[in-house]
Amino acid sequence: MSTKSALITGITGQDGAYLAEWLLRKGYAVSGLLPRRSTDTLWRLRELGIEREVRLLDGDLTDLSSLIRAMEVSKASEVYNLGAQSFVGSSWQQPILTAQVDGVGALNVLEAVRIVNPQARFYQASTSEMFGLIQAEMQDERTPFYPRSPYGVAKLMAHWATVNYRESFGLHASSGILFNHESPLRGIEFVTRKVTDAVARVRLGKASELRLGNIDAKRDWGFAGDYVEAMWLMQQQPEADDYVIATGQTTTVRDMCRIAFGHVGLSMDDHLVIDPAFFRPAEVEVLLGNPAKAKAKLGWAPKTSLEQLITMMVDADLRRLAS
Ligand code: NAP
Ligand code: F7E
Repeated sequence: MSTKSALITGITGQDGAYLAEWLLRKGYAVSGLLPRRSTDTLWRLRELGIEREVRLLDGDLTDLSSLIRAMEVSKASEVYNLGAQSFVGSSWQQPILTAQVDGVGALNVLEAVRIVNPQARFYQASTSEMFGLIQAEMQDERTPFYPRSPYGVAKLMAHWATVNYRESFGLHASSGILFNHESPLRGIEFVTRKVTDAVARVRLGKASELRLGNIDAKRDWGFAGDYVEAMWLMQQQPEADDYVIATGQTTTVRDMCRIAFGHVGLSMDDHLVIDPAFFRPAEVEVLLGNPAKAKAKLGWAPKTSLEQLITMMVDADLRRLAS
């Protein structure tokens, strides 16, 4: 029996780590692109206990030659492009880098697939940030896009490049339009993890306050562990397509924060400080996704509620800080 091979860009990120774990469990040989960094970026793979089970290949999304080599060496039949400068807040400070990595980088991966193995299946990590200034109360695959950040603009290029390579070259190229998804492996700069880490610190007497920006913003938050399954399901379909992946529920940052403090018996009002430094030049006020197509065609549905997700994250941060 031949083993299926997958290549993941962004394997050291939140989704890359969970997806690698998912694919390993399914019996895939998993390779991942590893950009050169001076710091240790393998902590997520280590936490999942899979650091030694994946093959890490030097490369960068901005370097087409390294992507061609990674395609050749991995012999991947499924490619997942998850690599990105993914923090919206930083994209105003580094708009060119964000465009090069998130926009042109995706095009580089598509080119590497087209050149080395056009039969390989390609997944693009698209985002609800493309909806930005929302044009419909509930966003689905037909909702017009209106990005509000350099990150959203770059991701929109990658999304349309994916559609274009499907239509121009017949690549099996799918775009997963994923709404916010979080986990204990979320980067500390994103609001859920910033909150759960701070709540754990306050609970353990290591901090007394939490500084946030716009707590009226609303997001459709799910669990990353549920969302990587949807990525894999898209790659198993006979035809490539675009899918919204979301929970269909939206919650304010304020209420998410209240859940986190409440879980450890604290009141948010005693510790929360609003700090204008965390407001953005242009905000995405509300996102709410309609995952009906994913449910009908992929048989996918989220399994984890926001309460379960936030309490799981607070508990993980309490454990980390206590040890
Ligand atoms: P993440 O934790 O920030 O991971 C991003 C990954 O990309 C990291 O492995 C990072 O490596 C890598 N990377 C950054 N620059 C690179 C470059 N120049 N070349 C190669 N790799 C590079 O993001 P995530 O939350 O897992 O999200 C995965 C993907 O889904 C991203 O494309 C993100 O934009 C998209 N997305 C995320 C969400 C969400 O809510 N999480 C929603 C929709 C879409 P280093 O660690 O070495 O920097
Ligand atoms: O912000 C507000 C902030 O940075 C959520 C990325 O994975 O999901 C993520 O992008 C909301 C925003 O995520 C703070 O203004 C308030 O309205 O956690 P976030 P994001 O910007 O929605 C999308 C789908 C992606 O694709 C991205 O890659 O929370 N907010 N106060 C704050 N946000 C942060 N980070 N920090 C604060 O102090």
